[in-house]
Parts: sequence; C-alpha cells; structure tokens
Amino acid sequence: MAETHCPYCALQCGMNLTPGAAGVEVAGREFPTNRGGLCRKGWTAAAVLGTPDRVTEPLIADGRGGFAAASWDMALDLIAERLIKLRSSYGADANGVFGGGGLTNEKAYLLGKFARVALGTAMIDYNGRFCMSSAAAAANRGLGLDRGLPFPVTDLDQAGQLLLLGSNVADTMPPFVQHLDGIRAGGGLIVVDPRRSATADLTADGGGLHLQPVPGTDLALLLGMIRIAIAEDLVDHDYLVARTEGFEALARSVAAWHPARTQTVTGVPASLIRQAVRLLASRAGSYVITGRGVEQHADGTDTATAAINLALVLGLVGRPDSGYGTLTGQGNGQGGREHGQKADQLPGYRMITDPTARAAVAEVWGVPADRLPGPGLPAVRLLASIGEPGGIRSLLVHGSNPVVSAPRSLAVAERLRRLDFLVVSDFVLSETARLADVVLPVTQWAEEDGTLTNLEGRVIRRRAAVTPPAGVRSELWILTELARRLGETTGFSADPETVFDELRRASAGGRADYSGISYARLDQGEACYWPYPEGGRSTPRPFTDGFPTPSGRAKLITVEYRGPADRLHRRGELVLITGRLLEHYQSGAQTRRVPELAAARPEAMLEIHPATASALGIGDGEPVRLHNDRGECRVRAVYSKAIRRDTVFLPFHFPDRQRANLLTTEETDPVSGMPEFKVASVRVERVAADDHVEVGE
Ligand SMILES: Nc1nc2c(c(=O)[nH]1)N[C@H]1C(S)=C(S)[C@@H](COP(=O)(O)OP(=O)(O)OC[C@H]3O[C@@H](n4cnc5c(=O)[nH]c(N)nc54)[C@H](O)[C@@H]3O)O[C@H]1N2
Ligand SMILES: Nc1nc2c(c(=O)[nH]1)N[C@H]1C(S)=C(S)[C@@H](COP(=O)(O)OP(=O)(O)OC[C@H]3O[C@@H](n4cnc5c(=O)[nH]c(N)nc54)[C@H](O)[C@@H]3O)O[C@H]1N2
Ligand code: SF4
Ligand SMILES: [Mo]
Repeated sequence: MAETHCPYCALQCGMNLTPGAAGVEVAGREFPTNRGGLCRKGWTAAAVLGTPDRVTEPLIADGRGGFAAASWDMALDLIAERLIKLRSSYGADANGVFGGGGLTNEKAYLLGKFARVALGTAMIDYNGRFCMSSAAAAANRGLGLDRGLPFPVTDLDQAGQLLLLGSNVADTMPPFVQHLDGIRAGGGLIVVDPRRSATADLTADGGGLHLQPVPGTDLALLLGMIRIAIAEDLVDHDYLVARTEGFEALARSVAAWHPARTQTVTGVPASLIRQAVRLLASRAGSYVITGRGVEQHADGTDTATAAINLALVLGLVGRPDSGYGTLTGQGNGQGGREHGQKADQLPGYRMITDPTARAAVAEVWGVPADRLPGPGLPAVRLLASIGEPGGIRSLLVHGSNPVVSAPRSLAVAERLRRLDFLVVSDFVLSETARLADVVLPVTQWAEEDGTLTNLEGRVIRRRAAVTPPAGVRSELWILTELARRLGETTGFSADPETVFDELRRASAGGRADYSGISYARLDQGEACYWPYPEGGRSTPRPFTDGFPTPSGRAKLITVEYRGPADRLHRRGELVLITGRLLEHYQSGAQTRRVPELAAARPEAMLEIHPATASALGIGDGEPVRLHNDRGECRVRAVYSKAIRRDTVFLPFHFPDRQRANLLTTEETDPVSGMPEFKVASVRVERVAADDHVEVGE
C-alpha cells in the first residue's frame, strides 16, 4: 500500500493505493484537507492507469494522419535533431515549451531548467497562466507574496463568515465543503455567482446570502462593498494605520460607487450588498476567498485586488481568526507557479529580470548568469506567436491539452498544425497529442514519486504504488535524456529526490524558499508550509508578523471598473459563462476515459433559463448552435432556473464541436496575461436534431 494523494485538484486529498488483481484499489486517507473524504473523480482515478487506449510506446506521426511506434532512442534522437536545427536556423527562441500545473515540483523545476539551460530559450510558459495568474499578480502587488491560501484550510472550521466570490467548491472540491459546516450553520456563507451553483445552494439551509451579479461585474460589486464599509464606518481603523498603506486614495477611488449605482451595474439589490458587508464586519472570524469565476476576466487582477482591498479595510488579513485567499486549482497549481515554468520566473518564485536572482540560480545551475535568457511570452501570446515573424516554430507540451482548454481554441489548433515540430508528452492521445509530430508516453501519478504543493502552500509527497507499463518513462528521465542529446551531460537527473534537493538550493533565499524541506521531513509526516528556510521553520500563516513588502505593510491599490472585453447584452445575444462539472476534470482528457464518469456526464449541456429558451423556441434537451465571430459550438440545451435569464453556462471539459473554447476570446488581463474565459457574447439558436453533431464526429 502507498500513502499518496489524488491526481487531480489542488485540495490534494489523502489517498491510500493498494495494487490488486483487479487493478489499483483507492481508499480515502485521513489528511487535514479531506479528512478521509474523496469526490467521485478521486474514487475512480485509478481507471485511467489501465485505460485501454493508454499510450505505451513513443509514437511518430506517419504523415498520413496516423502514428507509427518507435523506440525511445529513435524518438529522442529525432526530437534533439529537429530542435538543434531550428535553433541554428532561427535562434534559440524558436523552440517553445508549454508546461502544466499538474506536474510535480520536480518536473516543473526540471522543465524550467531544461528550457533555459539545455534549449537556451526564453519561450516557456504553462497552463497556470489560464488559472492562477490574476490572483497571483494581485497578491504579489498587494500583499507582497502569492500563496493561494495563506492559512491552513482547517482554520475555516472555526470561522464565522465567508465571502466566496466566483468559486463553486461544492462541485470543484467537494471534500472542502466540510470545512464550511460551522460557517453555514451560523448563516455566515455569502456566495457570489451568476448561477445558483451547488455552492450557492449551500447558503439556503443556514440563512446565508447568494448574490447573483451580471457576469463580469464583480469588480463593481467589490468597489461598492468597500464604499459601504467606509460609509458605514465598518472599517478597522487601528489595523489600517498599523498594517496597510494607501487608504486615503482608496477611499477617494470608491467614492462614486454608491449603492444605487452598484445595484444598476451589477444587478444585485443594494440591500443585499449592504447585508453582505455588515455580515462580514459584524463579528470576528471573517474570510474573503476568490475562485476562477471572478479571476478569469480581462480585469481579473483588478477584481482580485479589490477583494484584497475589501479584506484589508475590514482588517482581516494576517490575523489568526480571519483572512483572504484564493483557491488554487490544479493538483500542483501552487508549486507549479514557483519553480520556473512561468515565462518571467526562476525557481523560488524569483523574477527572471532580477540580477541577484539570476546570479543565485545560475550558480546552482553551474552556468554563467548571462547565459540565462530573459522573460518569455505569457501563454496566450506564446501560442499566438506561432506563424508570426520571430514566433516559436516548435513546441514541447508537458501536462496540458490546449486544443480543448486554451481560449479561441479553433485558432489555437490551426496554429499548432502550422508548427514545424510539435512534441507532446502525455499518457493518452489527448486532442493536442493527436496533432503532434512525436508523442512521448509518460508515467502517471500512481507510478511515480515526487512532491506537490497544495492549495494551502503545504508541500506533500506523491508516492509510487505500482510499476508503470514497460514502454513508458518518467518526464525527469525524458528531460535528462534530451538534455544530454543537446550537449548538457551533467546537471539533469531522473531521480526525484536528487532533483528536489537541487530545487531546495535553487529556491534558497527566494520568496518561495523550500530549502528547509526534505523528503525525510515529509516522510516523517511533518507539515511543511513554505517559506521554510534551511535552519528555520515551516510557515503555515505567512502574514502574521507583517507583509513581505518594502514597508512591511500591505498596499491598498486603487483600481477602476472597465467591464468585460466583449460588448455584452446586445439585442439577440446572451452572455456565455464557462466552468466546471463535478464529474469531469479540465480538458476531460483523463475523466472522459473513466467509464463511470463518462456515463454520468457523456456530453456538454448548455444551462439555459426556461424563459429564455422558450422565447428562442428551444425545448428542454434539444440541440442548439451557439456562435459568435470566433466560432460555433453544437450542444444540447438543458433548462435551469438556477441561471440568470441573460446568461447561459457551458462546461469546458468536452472536445470537438462541444468545446466551449470555440467561443471564448483571446483578450487577456493586461497585468497577468489571464484570458477572459468567463464571459463571451453569443447567439443561441435551435437546430434540427439531424443537424446535431455528437462528440467525436
Ligand atoms: N470537478 C472539477 N473540479 C476541479 C476542476 C475541474 O476541472 N473539475 N479543476 C480544478 C481547477 S484547475 C480549478 S482552477 C478549480 C476551479 O474551481 P472554481 O473556480 O470553483 O470553478 P469554475 O467552475 O471554473 O468557476 C466557478 C464559478 O464561477 C462562476 N462564474 C462564471 N462567471 C462568473 C462571473 O462573472 N462572476 C462570478 N462571481 N462568478 C462567475 C460559475 O458560474 C462557476 O459556478 O477547480 C479545480 N477542481
Ligand atoms: N472556457 C474555459 N476554459 C478554461 C477554463 C475555464 O474555466 N473555462 N479553465 C482554465 C483552467 S483554470 C485550467 S487549469 C486549464 C486546464 O486545462 P489543461 O491545461 O488542458 O489541463 P488538463 O486537461 O488537466 O490537461 C492535462 C493533460 O496532460 C496530461 N497529464 C496529466 N498529468 C500529466 C503529467 O504529469 N505529465 C504529462 N506530460 N502529462 C500529464 C493529461 O492526460 C491531459 O492530457 O483550462 C483552462 N481553460
Ligand atoms: S476534491 Fe480534488 S483532490 Fe479531492 S478527490 Fe476530488 S479531485 Fe481529488
Ligand atoms: Mo485551473
């Protein structure tokens, strides 16, 4: 039996895996985030290990739309040859790398090093740009540090009030909901979501509040809330003086957001907004937490900033009984953003433009600092550079399926086809892998050792329970072998603990300092939260003694409401919002291969209000066409009174013509590079049943 964690989301529920004749048996394991509980995806995760279409040998495209199996030497020699040729013809930045927030810390670290040292390219970014970048940018500029939750999840067990903005934890992290029991019982849960999501429904029993704004107006709502806090003198004056700076300017900047105007813009009744602010300010133990619903917008960084400002004016951040945080999404969404997969970062959450950081990391890597490239392009721009002068001509993809999950996915798929060379490391033929010149089959979670950093900034151990199929390799091995073929004979290792020990050194002195954390400490069961410097201590609550800003105070940063990138609410158009279902994970590459989950949710369904649907002549369960100037999508409609009448909801887990991302925009947040996944203007029409296209056709 191996004590490990779930392969999917950032809650990283504890799991025990026992190999048996019928496959690997999954059992929930006592761990503070899940207390033995798992969701449906967790329980069924082992099905992907033995999926009948698992890739178990390297594949090389045969030029006729198919693949031919190849030996590892053949595949790796071909990749090295092509990358070297592209580098000599077009320069080092012609080779691009695309990582993932599901990769272990060790893989994420080695991938960043591989890009900068072995390929010498600046062009590396990852799917966390689609996920955490706005909340990260907001926390860095306001609080001086980006650690998703700067407190253990179990702190919420004692909390009184929680403002949960754009997060549907009841579907996206079901075992997390048990930490809200006390809050719910006391009527302290406030959920902000244009849908009455499963989470918004949790406000029903205890008497909490559901605020149902017009999509994309959360920033206006928060500005209005801050103004109410100031106008009703609910702010914490002593805290503002001692622990923050910028209050005067903030107060001026929200002055025009009087309740009536806030109500007009957001559609949320002013009385409800007032009630929410008073509830948060009423007693000790209040928390403000954001999710993707408010972050995946062209103004996501400013919205997260306003959420931080609200928490600061109420005096909530850095206190033992209250706080602000964001819910990290992917399994290693936190660690994945700290060790150098991000275009502008080096390990330890250091900035690649900082000369001191460059010198420190270059020394660990044994290379001159001036050999390290500068910052590359954020994910959306990296993908958009394909086919442009000076753009990337090859891409190595590790742990992402952008053909389904990237915004404006039709254009993305076209560009990937135009690459000179595409290499995808995966364990299945994902929609992206199908377009590759070479597919490299890799090990899965239950077959490997490593570490991940969960949503609380706690580093945890992944442990191998089973032996992988003969033909697959770990990514650490692949990167080491490729580096050798590119001339780097030292400095790369396929052994996770060796890589982690190097990561510790490379992170020492950085914001995310892991130097005090070791496999030995983790294996003894010590709870290790970063920063944890060598000779120092674990930091479960980093803001207790001050903020890591130059002044030691948090910064109240003024922000303005601009609204979404698309022009919304034009005649005949609806607002499309996108998100998740309990049963599927991300692009669905894994969960669509789990028979139980695929049977429960075989296809995408468009949630639409019955009144809106009837006006358009759309019956419950009937096929519809959604379209805008970026693309068109075919799905079935399902009536739901839980959604606003001007809004429709589509999950993004499905491929082909059911892809929600055929309709999303490539507009990004100017600070973070986060795409606006959460709002798009669409037209919806009924189509004849025989005109409907199923998945795979
Ligand atoms: N089942 C499942 N669980 C997952 C994942 C998964 O794919 N499937 N993925 C994991 C990952 S990577 C992530 S990032 C997390 C994401 O976790 P969440 O943030 O909880 O997930 P989403 O469903 O993307 O969005 C949350 C809510 O935002 C709402 N929303 C949409 N537009 C707006 C808006 O303009 N304003 C507001 N206030 N709300 C809006 C949606 O209606 C939705 O209910 O989940 C993790 N857990
Ligand atoms: N419209 C819309 N689009 C969205 C979102 C949304 O809310 N709405 N959410 C966005 C968010 S928050 C996220 S996080 C992204 C995620 O979207 P993706 O980046 O596509 O994430 P996954 O589907 O998890 O893709 C992981 C792929 O890598 C494989 N894989 C898993 N583990 C490993 C590993 O260790 N190594 C390797 N090499 N491969 C592995 C899986 O089989 C799968 O094919 O989607 C974004 N896209
Ligand atoms: S909540 Fe997340 S970590 Fe827990 S079992 Fe479900 S998918 Fe896995
Ligand atoms: Mo995510």
